[in-house]
Amino acid sequence: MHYESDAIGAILRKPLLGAVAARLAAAEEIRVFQATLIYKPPVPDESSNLVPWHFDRHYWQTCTSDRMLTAFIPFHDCGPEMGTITMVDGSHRWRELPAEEDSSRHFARRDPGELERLEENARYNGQQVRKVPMEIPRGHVSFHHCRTYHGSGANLSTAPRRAVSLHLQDGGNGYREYLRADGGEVVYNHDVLVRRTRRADPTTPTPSSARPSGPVRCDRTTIDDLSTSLPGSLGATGCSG
Ligand SMILES: O=C(O)CCC(=O)C(=O)O
Repeated sequence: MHYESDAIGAILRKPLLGAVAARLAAAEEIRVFQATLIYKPPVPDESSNLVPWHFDRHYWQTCTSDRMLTAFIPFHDCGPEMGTITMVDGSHRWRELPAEEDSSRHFARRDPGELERLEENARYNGQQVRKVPMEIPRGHVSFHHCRTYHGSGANLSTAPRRAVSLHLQDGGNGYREYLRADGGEVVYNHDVLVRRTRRADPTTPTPSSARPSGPVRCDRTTIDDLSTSLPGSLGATGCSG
């Protein structure tokens, strides 16, 4: 998304977003991983508008890092009536159930029942499921850890729910080969565009064919420069890192 629209790209590349993410991930450097526009129309009966419970790291098996995170940025006030993003409290600390399913298929193209492993996963970890709908005022951001279970329900309001999910990686993230149980290679949807280095060097010019892994970053200098302006200047809601 950050390459499709200069206006949205300029917002997503704001150093403050990277600085907050770096604080949460305890990372010296943050780079953009992927950005997705999400449009949820006010059609309560349309099942494809529901986001089943999942955690993002499950789809990012070809990544080496466990510090990745997502900034969810609605374009308006977003609450439960709109089917806001909803977190499962503390789930980023859970151990993962043994993998059975094909993580290379996006959840929108999979049987929702196949993904309803939330309760099972909570039991496996001796925990209870506590769902926290994120009330996000316009201009605020909700960050979630790549292992936080989340999902969202129907949009019961009269307006579409519009948001961007900005997926972020710490500087140490790299590519790793990951095989499915049947021996096939897991391929995430943008693996074909990125460099397969263990640790991509963000200062190296990126070929246009590899843009999504490109040098969009926030490094320690930027973070230090911004640290005094952090409180209050950006609402960071629902930080679960
Ligand atoms: O649109 C939603 O409610 C969920 C978005 C999501 O899964 C994400 O931001 O990682």
